[in-house]
Amino acid sequence: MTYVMSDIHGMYEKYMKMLALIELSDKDTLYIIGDVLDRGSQPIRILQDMMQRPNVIPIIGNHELMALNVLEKCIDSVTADGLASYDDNELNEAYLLWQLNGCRTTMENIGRLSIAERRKILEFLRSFALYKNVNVNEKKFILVHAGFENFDKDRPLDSYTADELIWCRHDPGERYFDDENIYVVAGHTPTVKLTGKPYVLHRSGNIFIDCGACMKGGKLACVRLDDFMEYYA
Ligand SMILES: [Mn+2]
Repeated sequence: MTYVMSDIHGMYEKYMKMLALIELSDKDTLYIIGDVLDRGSQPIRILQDMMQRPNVIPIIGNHELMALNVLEKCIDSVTADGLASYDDNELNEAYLLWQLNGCRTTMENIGRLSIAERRKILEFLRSFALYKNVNVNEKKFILVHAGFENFDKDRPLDSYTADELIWCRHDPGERYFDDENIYVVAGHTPTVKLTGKPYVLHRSGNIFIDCGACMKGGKLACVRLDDFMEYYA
């Protein structure tokens, strides 16, 4: 079976509860389409669990990209209080952007790791894919953190930049691909902001799965692509 979840945002307990709920086995594949980091209290513990599982495939979100932009330059310097020190003015802007987006828990978690453990985290973050094409039964799924900015159906998927794929506000009401067997599966935009309810949104070939795990009243969602079964934790 093939599963997708997104926007776990440090909610380790919901993540573990979900793995138990879907009874993830070695024969299954789980795609995590970005934003594991920040906000909730244990983002690094989730990454460390993902790293141990060869059947978990990570795709990058804007929070991982913000983290990489900062941590590539200063991960060894992060203190136990979660503060980075560096003397590179170019880093200020990237660090400020990440701070405004809830980096505190990620930085505090990193500050408690050994240098060797930090470097493994960095190496793992670098391995995240930009997007994935997955075929399940007769259907094709494009798994991407946010969607497609500057979309043009004649544009090859690999021509999109990271910023176009992970920061945009994809329009769930727009059918992006003519073929009705192609689905775009995205996170990033909490469905509660689109519909008022924290449930998976299916519309016009788009499947929005960010149900706001770290928000008050929100849920961690997981979709089984084989049959569109939805799970919530
Ligand atoms: Mn996001």
